[in-house]
Amino acid sequence: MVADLHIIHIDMDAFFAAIEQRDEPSLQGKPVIVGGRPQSRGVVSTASYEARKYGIHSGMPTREALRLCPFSVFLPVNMVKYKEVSNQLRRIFSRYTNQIEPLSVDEAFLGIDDGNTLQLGREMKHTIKEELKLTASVGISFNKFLAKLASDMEKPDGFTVITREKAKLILPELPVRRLWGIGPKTETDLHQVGLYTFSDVVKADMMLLTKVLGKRAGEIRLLAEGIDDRKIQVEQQAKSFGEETTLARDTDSKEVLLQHLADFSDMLANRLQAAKVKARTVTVKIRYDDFTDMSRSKTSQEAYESSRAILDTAVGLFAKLNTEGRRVRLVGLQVSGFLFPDQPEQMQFTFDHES
Ligand code: TTP
Ligand code: MG
Repeated sequence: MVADLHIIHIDMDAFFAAIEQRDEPSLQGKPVIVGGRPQSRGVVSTASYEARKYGIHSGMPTREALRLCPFSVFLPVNMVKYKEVSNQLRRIFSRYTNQIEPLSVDEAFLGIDDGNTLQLGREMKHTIKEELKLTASVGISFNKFLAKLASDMEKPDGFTVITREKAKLILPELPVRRLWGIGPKTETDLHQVGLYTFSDVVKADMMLLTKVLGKRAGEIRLLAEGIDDRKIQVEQQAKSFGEETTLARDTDSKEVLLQHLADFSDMLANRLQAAKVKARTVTVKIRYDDFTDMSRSKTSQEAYESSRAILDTAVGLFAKLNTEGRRVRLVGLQVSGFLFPDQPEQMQFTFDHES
């Protein structure tokens, strides 16, 4: 039953390291470690798959990682860059569904209602590759636990589906460590009482299981059977949607800035559509090379929803900002003042302000 498969879990491969390899082609195919500096007792945030072959993993002291593979390339964490990619990823998700539950910078659950989950999963993977030049591992199943388990099964660049039939076949033999919330310590505790596989947990005496797992025993036994009723937890309703970019190089080119505003208008229109809201306020923000910020807003009771309408307003606001002859390092566009479908549009008026 394909309609049964309504959850996608997406997790990017070696996220921080993959971004660094993408942006510096000479690092491709090489062992790369991203993390805290060895001189200041830093730990590894992540390592490229090439580096993992040497036993390097997240959480290990960077100094130890460099001992395991002395010719690997070490890079410090550039969180601003990774966060930007994470936002781009989120925007890709929002084109496909508004049921999004982010778990971390590079990972999210997505709920799909229309029965097209396999196709949408493939399209998302493809879009991520095309637009971000990064690989993602996709897991699809009929509940959250199994979708997450699936995305991890064929990493990197995986695409794994766990149907009910497949779950019956593969779950019994999986090691207890793959159960959600079982870390190395609880794993050892379970081993000590003779429980190694999911099937051991399913068959275990409940008293014994409770002794090791406490209150979580019931829930974890259900997971071991492939049962998980948790719903996708969509993020709190946003009050605004915004897009911004710090330019690779400061610019005084109006064309470059307007092109960004045009791209942002498309993205914001998509996000409004996905969230089924319209926005009454459009704000353009500029940061100059001396780090001063300027913004201009326009609020209109005739709510904005199309990319065209957002862009037209943004272009007018941009002209008022008068960037002539000044170098800009960041450009941003925001829509706010959401109007939900059950709220009628009211009388028309507009105003703008400067901050
Ligand atoms: P993960 O998704 O756990 O790891 P990953 O994307 O690097 O590799 P893969 O999913 O292919 O196994 O985490 C995402 C990012 O979060 C990771 O690139 C770096 C960061 N991170 C840390 O900073 N510290 C950590 O301990 C872990 C696990 C991740
Ligand atoms: Mg990842």
